[in-house]
Amino acid sequence: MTRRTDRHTAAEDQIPAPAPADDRGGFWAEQAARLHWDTPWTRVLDWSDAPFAKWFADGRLNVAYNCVDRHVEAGHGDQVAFHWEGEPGDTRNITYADLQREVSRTANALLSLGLATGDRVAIQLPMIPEAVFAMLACARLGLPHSVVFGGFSPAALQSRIEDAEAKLLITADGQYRRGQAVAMKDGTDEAVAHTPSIEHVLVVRRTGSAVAWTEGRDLWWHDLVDAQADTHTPEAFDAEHPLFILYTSGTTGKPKGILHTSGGYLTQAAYSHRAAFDHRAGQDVYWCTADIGWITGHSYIVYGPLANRATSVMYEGTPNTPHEGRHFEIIQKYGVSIYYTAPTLIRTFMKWGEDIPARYDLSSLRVLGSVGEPINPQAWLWYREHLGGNRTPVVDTWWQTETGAIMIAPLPGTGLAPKPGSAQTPLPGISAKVVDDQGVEVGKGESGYLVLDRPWPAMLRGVWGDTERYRETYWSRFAQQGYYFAGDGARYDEDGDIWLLGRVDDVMNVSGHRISTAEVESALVSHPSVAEAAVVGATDATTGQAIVAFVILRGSAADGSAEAADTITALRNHVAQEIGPIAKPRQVMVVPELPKTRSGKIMRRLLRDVAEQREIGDVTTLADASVMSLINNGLGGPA
Ligand code: 6R9
Repeated sequence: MTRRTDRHTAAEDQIPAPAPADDRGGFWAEQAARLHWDTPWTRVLDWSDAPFAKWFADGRLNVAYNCVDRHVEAGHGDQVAFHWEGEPGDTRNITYADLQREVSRTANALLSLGLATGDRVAIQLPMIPEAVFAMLACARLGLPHSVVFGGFSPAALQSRIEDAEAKLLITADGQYRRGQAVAMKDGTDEAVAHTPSIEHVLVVRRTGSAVAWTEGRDLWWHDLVDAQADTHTPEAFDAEHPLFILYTSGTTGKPKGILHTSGGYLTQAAYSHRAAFDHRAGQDVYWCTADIGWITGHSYIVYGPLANRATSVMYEGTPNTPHEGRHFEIIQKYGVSIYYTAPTLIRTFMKWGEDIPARYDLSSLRVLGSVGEPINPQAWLWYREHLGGNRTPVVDTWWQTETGAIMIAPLPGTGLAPKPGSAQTPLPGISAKVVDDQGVEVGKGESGYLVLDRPWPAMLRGVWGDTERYRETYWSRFAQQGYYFAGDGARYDEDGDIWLLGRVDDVMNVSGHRISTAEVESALVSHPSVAEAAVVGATDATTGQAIVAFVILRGSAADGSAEAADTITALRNHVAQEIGPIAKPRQVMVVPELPKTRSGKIMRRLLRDVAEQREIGDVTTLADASVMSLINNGLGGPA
């Protein structure tokens, strides 16, 4: 197997030095110049209509060409782009030349369906190569994609299709989950039954399970795509042409469609992938374990690595199928040198035991990355020791769906002293601050809110269809200063390094997934037995936070204690059905009342105390101070 082609040049691998604070434009211009532009830009940033940024606005490029064709044209067609591992053990090695043919076929297929530039395409697929082909075909044709995580419910898929008015849905018959073939098309059929914008459903055969079929609407991928010509000439689009919409949870019940565009996004996705992981094209074997349905999958499985001509591993299944050493086995098999995962998985590995990674040869690992939530020092140290053999840097990367790419991380090879648990410092070209309520920067050793005080190339360009929500959510909090409010708390240590402290809003982080309390509450109250619900994120040793729901039951459900256990199970399942299994509460507690302020606002802080079995904090702002003992008595806790 010729994995290491050594075709790279030294210059190609060099990590640029940090930009001086006053030359961010020059720095990003240099990074953008590493892409192929059909029409070069003349202006790096136009911030005159802030907070709506335009980067490289008069430049034109094709994102898919940059991720695929240009590498083939440069003589790297035989380099593997993806070593794909299916959960049942089937594999596929896809070279850049293969990728070019597959993406071209898929693009031709989408054209044959009459899709035109600007039309939206929804994608709900398992972690199979067709997911990448579909995204890149959309990018190639200027069709913004909206990828919906495979674990989301039909209702969640439906609302995302409706919001983006997608014309095409690309899905699969089923997916493998823990050794089982699980239906997927049943769910997508349920979603599209209510979405008139969908004209066609393109279905990949993955599990071979029987599916219902709507003639005229449904098309098999292997019938339509495989019959197409395998060449397609890409067309250039404006740098600000929409590339994708990705829905993420906010503080209200309705997810926001985060909009990303082309030139600036690709510039920063590529730069940050190269810099954060010290990635060397043609040498490294890189593996990001995220799902394509999240931003990490978009930026660090698809766009960043492919723009950098990476050889990646892509894995379909769960980490313990068929055994708990599966990830380590894959690292050993392909000689993975860069591994990028989430703290929740590291803590799971810790639980399974260090003897499992010890059975495999992990000496190929050179850089380890972490994303999704603050990594606790214990997990950081375990990760470095048991995967990295105490040799590798651990790069803790802070960023968000909205930022599009990594913003804060200790770059390897820059001589920064490692600090377990700290993302440390903004990347070159990026500026971040920790500020107080008034927007004034706090001092060393102090905490506050994390803000981004300068525009960045991969920044969101808005919330799909809702300009006001974009301004309100991100730019109103520190409007005077013009800072982007990230929603995270942070602290400067004595060296001025940044430590992330978790969300400061009503967004929970469960296994690195963002879920809003409001979303789960509205799912709960949509159940006939629930009168009222309040949801909090409680600290959890494995998942970071876990969802704990407090419900007041109505009618007969409220008094029949024999049925209480059944009701709780039913409610947990109901939430999983409404949103998806990731939103299933760990606990549902039936309570007689909820703690509220005089203005009727639920005091989640106090419920969190209950959920985490702590002494109840200050109750003086409660409308009725006896509520907490009522709740605690009912739950059998201390009064
Ligand atoms: C990339 C991604 C974003 C939220 C973010 C923060 C948390 C992500 C983190 C981290 C501390 C890190 N978060 N990475 N917190 N340290 N390295 O996860 O995007 O799903 O939009 O979540 O995740 O709270 O605001 P997204």
